[in-house]
Amino acid sequence: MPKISKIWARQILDSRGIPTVEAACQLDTGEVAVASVPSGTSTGTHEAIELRDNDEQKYLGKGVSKAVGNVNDVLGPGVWGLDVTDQERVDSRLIELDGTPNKSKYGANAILSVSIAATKAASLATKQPLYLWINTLAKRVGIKGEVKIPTPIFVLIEGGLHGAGNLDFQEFHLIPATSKSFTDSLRSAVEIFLILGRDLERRGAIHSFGEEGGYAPNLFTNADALEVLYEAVKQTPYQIGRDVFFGLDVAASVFYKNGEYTIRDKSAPLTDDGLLEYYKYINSQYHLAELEDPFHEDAWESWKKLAESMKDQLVVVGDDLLTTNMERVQKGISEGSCNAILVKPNQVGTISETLKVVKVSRDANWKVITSHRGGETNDWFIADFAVGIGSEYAKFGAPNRGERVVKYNRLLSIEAELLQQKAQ
Ligand code: 2PG
Ligand code: MG
Repeated sequence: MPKISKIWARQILDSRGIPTVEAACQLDTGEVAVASVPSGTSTGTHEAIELRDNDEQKYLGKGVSKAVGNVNDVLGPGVWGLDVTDQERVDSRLIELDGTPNKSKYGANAILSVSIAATKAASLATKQPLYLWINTLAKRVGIKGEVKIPTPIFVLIEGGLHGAGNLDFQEFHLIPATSKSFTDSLRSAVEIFLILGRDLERRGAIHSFGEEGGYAPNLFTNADALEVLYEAVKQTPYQIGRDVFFGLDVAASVFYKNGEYTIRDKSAPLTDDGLLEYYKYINSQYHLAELEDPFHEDAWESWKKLAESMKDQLVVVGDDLLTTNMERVQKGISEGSCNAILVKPNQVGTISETLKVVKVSRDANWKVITSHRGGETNDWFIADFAVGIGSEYAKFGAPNRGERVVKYNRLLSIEAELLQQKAQ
């Protein structure tokens, strides 16, 4: 029984240059595992609380030294001596220590850093790849299924809070066919991404890269972003609707104000019904495979309406709506708000709670999309997590920038490992 002998944390920077928490977990058997936590840019209101110092003199208030101190002084000592392979026990101890429903006392960032470090340490102690150990944890909570390389959802164009201020929709996705190997999927995304860059440059439309490595161009409308994507794919051997598909993370809460949605595609603001009609039009033009956060995070009625009319054509994904939160997921299931969940461990704060949310979503026949965050580190934990829980899809940004490609590269190596095992 490998026991936790020490936990310590420190402040590091994420991909945006903003502080985040890194924690290490040492076992009495000698292994040490290090984990760092991501952070959202377009965070949902119902997410667990990320603790920041709010000291304007340091990092403009964005420091996490309090969260780090909470790991070193309270959370770490609180789990010393526990069996690291008992993730449920470790996580419930962390939850108990914090004692708040949204982890506001010690911070979801502090708590998750310990939770992930423990998961990683347990995989070392049990001498198995991280994704296999996560699969064991998934089975313990009743998630059926073996490890599986997810279909990647690549973010090729960025707007909203991730972009350069021009496009309203946050993410324009390219999704290779589910039948493709990951290696082939990655190759098609890279080829299309490079052609897209060339085309945008020719149009004089590239403003910069967005937060997740996708292009953040200046375009006339949001629909134009799909059009340039369409034009780029046309120049490759890949066929839209056969080899690759399009999707959107609208992140609509960001441009919702006073009951209306203002987007550059329309001269006047749209109501929920008007926006639904616009999605139907876009879908008739570009045959979307997936649509995330089409309405603001508390517009339950509109979500239901959209799901009822579009769920047979595309995957309706709840991110800000659900925030990997059990009560909201249960409400989403009973109301029929969507048919897929975006899973982000830092929205809830522990691995055990994330697994339980996945189990409930699976039981409702929802698709599971494991996701990174806007602010990331070079930790590839989330790639192993996506494989270990057998998620259908994984969204790790563009095939560009270190903190994004480290996750895609990890999927490449897991795919190779699994193929090798099969061949033996
Ligand atoms: C999203 C995520 C990740 P953020 O909205 O899906 O792409 O963004 O981490 O900023 O919430
Ligand atoms: Mg989202």
